[in-house]
Amino acid sequence: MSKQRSRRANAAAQRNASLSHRPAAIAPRRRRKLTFLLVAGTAGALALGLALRPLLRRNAVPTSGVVLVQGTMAGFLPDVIHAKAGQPITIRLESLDTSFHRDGGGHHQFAIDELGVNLIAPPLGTAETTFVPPKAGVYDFYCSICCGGKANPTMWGRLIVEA
Ligand SMILES: [Cu+2]
Repeated sequence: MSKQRSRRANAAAQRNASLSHRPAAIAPRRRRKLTFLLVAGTAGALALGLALRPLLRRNAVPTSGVVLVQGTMAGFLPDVIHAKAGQPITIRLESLDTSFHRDGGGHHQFAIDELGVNLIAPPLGTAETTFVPPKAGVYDFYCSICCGGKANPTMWGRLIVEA
């Protein structure tokens, strides 16, 4: 009887041992898979967002005269500006960042190379310039001061000049 009991006990102990080992062996693999899916999914969503960004230009404000453009580390607001060829437009650039920003020290730029426009707003300050776009076209404006400069995907926008 004691022999039989010990055999049963051994079998039960073996079963328990294999049961207790199984989840421990599977869990890390499942966790790795979930982690991979999470990281891959996040990276994919970010890449898709960047790829679609030019199609999702926000805040298209049809305006001329004086245009207030706010600059932050997140980009320009608005980032689409409309103007008329041959009519003066004033850009008032305001930096909403403080001098405590390590990248650029709170300065932001508004530059359009083709039109010779180059504004730099100080931290929590403004700078403005008036110019006359000579002809219709789409001109990119950018800031090359903060966050990787001109290559920064967020610090640029479009001036759309109509005839
Ligand atoms: Cu900037």
